[in-house]
Amino acid sequence: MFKLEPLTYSFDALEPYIDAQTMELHYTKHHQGYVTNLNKALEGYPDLQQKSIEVLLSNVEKIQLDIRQAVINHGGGHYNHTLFWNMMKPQGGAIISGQLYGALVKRFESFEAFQQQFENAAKSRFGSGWAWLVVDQASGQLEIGSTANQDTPISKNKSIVLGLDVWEHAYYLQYQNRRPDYITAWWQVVNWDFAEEMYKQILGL
Ligand code: MN3
Repeated sequence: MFKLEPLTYSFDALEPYIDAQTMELHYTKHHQGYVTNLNKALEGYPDLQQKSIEVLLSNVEKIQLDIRQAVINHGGGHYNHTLFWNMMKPQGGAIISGQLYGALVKRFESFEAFQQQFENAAKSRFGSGWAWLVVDQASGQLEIGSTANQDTPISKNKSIVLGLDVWEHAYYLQYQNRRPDYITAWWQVVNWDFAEEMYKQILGL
């Protein structure tokens, strides 16, 4: 059975950038819903219940067709949100240094150019989905992209460094239709230490 991992900060810890009510609903209702529905979908599939969420989502094409979309939706929702909570922290957002910072400047020419491209991916995702900073597993290159719904980059041979939830449930209570304001504010709570760890793991450092 998959479980909702505890949040490492309180619901109001990301204020004023993300409000407590949004955090509480997002975590206790939306994320919990993905976990519950993933477990339901896997009832009667003990072989799949044994696997990690990463293994399931990295091999979605091998999952039986009758539950594949449920695993993509709810398994993706569980995995993406588990990362998302860790990608944020109170008093986050400080200017980064380290391996990832150096790699971003090298790849995108400046940190500001990286931010601009990432924001564009987040703003232009039509409907519900996510913006991502990933490493392509074939080329080893950092890339910016976005996915619809709860589709996760690890199903497309891309390893996740950082991601931003741009579903309306992530911002509508506080920002209403102003998705760009939410995106801009989000930089203030980014946990760059976690992103750095993700990046180092990918590179095997
Ligand atoms: Mn969400």
